[in-house]
Amino acid sequence: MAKSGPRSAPRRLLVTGGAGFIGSAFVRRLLREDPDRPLIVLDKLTYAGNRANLEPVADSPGFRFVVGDIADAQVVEPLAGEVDAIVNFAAESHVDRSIESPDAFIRTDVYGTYVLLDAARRHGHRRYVQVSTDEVYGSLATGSAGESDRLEPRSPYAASKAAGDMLVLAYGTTYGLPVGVTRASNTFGPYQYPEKILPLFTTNAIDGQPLPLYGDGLHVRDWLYVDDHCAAVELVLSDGAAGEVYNVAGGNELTNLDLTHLILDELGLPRSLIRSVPDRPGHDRRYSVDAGKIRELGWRPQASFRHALSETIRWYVDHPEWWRPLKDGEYLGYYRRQYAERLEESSSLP
Ligand code: NAD
Ligand code: TDX
Repeated sequence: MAKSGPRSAPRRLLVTGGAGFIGSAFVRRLLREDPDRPLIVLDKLTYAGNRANLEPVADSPGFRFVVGDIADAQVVEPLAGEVDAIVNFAAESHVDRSIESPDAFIRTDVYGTYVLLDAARRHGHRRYVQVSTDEVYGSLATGSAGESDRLEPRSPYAASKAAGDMLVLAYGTTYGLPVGVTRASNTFGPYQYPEKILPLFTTNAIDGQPLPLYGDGLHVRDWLYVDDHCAAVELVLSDGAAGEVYNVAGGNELTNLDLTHLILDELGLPRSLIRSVPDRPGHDRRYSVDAGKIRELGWRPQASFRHALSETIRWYVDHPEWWRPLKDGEYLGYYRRQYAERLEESSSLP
């Protein structure tokens, strides 16, 4: 199949998962640039979806919000008929929840991806972009994964994302659907649900609560600012070659312990808040991707890591009205299941 980019960027978009952390940043970015752009957000509003994330652009003339499930073909079908392209951010996205209960991950990240692809194919879309993750390559002791490296997902989350990627690429090969896949590293910024390490540790620290660091804390993640992640997805939508995968990396590899120290230092709080707790089962030691291919398209991370981290932590300090209500209800049950026993078995770091 032809490996070339579209002649011009598709304008009318269906953005799925647009009420979540990265999807909402993408929608805010696009509608700030062009408030008249026809853009439909389809989001199921799971625990992680939050309409407040889209409030800054809710009045844009081109914007429409639909509550619904990407795995429901009856919901997806008519919406797909109104657009030129789909950008799929919708997913169950948290590794710990996938270990506790994989079912929703298979349904949304695999079957939901299939439903979107099939609608895109039937409507002759000009582009389908799948927002995927560096986790599909598995844990790397050294070096960085390239796009053609073997996939070795190790958690139910990573496996469901890898399965989604495989379907996307198969739709490109079999039906000629002009697909693109981004595989980005750990993303941080405002509006991230406080189950992920950065908002969890920041908001716990603000409240003087312990920071439950898994295992020895020497697991390595690469950190990518959310605006840079969104810029990469926008670039693949407009200029990516059909059928191609693009890795996206911030170039900021850090142990979880070092990240935790940076958070506490920014808040001026003591390291005694850190608790070493029993590890995540199958915890991947290190992720790292080589982003050379998307750099050839012209993408570069714009954010300075230390500055963006500091601004992000300040955002959580300044916006308790955003995260405090989220750390209630369903979250309390989840938190207890994940952490109560672990914290009983915890120790301070030497
Ligand atoms: P998130 O959990 O914050 O948001 C996911 C959104 O999808 C929520 O609004 C939720 O309501 C919605 N959703 C879930 N199931 C749905 C369904 N069946 N139908 C419609 N909507 C549904 O996730 P995020 O961190 O913003 O991640 C977005 C995407 O980026 C995901 O595909 C994830 O795998 C990928 N990704 C995330 C990171 C990261 O560090 N957060 C890094 C790389 C890739
Ligand atoms: O309480 C915690 N303690 C802890 O030590 C939590 C929640 C995490 N961790 C560790 C586990 C990881 O090594 O911090 C690291 C980051 O954990 P998460 O924030 O849960 O992210 P991770 O598992 O690395 O996956 C993330 O990056 C890739 C996103 O959640 C995925 O959606 C994305 O695909």
